[in-house]
Amino acid sequence: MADIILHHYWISPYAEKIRRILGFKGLAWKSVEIPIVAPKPDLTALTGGYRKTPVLQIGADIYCDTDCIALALEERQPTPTLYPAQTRAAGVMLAAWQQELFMLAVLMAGASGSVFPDGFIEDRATMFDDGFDIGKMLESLPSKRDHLRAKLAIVERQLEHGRPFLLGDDACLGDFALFHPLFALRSLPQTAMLLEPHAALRAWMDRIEAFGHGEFTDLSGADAVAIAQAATPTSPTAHDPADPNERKPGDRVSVVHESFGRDPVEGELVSSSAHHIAVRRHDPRAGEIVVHFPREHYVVAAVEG
Ligand SMILES: N[C@@H](CCC(=O)N[C@@H](CS)C(=O)NCC(=O)O)C(=O)O
Repeated sequence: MADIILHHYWISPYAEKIRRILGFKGLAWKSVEIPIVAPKPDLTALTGGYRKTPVLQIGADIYCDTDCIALALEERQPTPTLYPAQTRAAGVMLAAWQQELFMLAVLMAGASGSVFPDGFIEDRATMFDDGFDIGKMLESLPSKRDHLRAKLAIVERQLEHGRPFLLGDDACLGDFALFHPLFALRSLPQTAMLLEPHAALRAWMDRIEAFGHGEFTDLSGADAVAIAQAATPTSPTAHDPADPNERKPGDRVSVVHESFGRDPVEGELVSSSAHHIAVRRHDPRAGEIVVHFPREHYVVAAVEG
């Protein structure tokens, strides 16, 4: 079976979500450390343009976005499950909260005077359609502090009666999704103190950290591209008769996130479902690749010609 390769950098909160899932599932993986800011030439040779963190590679199949990566890891290693039957929908809905919590955590880190790597602010500004206005962000800080306090109190309340995980005795996708923004807060002394009043929340974070990261060894980006080049995508072509827009295998499409980091990936549709879309592309370095995305929060458009 082809190795699991994670393209990530260590301070990325979304990547921490996947590293903890790898630990939870006891999976071994290869770690490719990617640059924190663009350009990321080895990564984009594989994805066809998507530059966000993390990205999962299995041979010549590339999985973008943690929602899609979580499904791929579940398929590879179904137990322990990220989607316990009793809480499946609730766990996924809980995960939808992560982006708001992530943005609040990043803002708190920025406002705490923490030092970002060179070029970081300029690079991230390019990922928003209208850039970002630091003055406006600072103006919004008092209300964002209120919002974060409310969210932390909700999580604390959910856990304070002795539930080990957010929805009961078993961890689910929602636990990993809400853990990672708090990992960002915990990793800086100036923001870790925001978690101080929340003992049950901190104990829950400790339980997730106890899953570890799974066993991993390092790999270079160039070697990961060579692995893709030598492999053949395993995704079968499949028609989705329920596609609301009647898309079908062979259609040329572009796939792009609806709001943040809008770098479109173009290719030929291979398969799609309610939760997933896969497109085939050819890259001069990586060869034939199939790139996978989630459906929610992504825009699929026809490409003419
Ligand atoms: N919806 C994406 C969000 C990923 C995301 O925003 N990751 C941040 C890092 S934690 C990112 O890509 N930042 C820009 C970069 O790494 O180039 C997912 O679930 O994977």
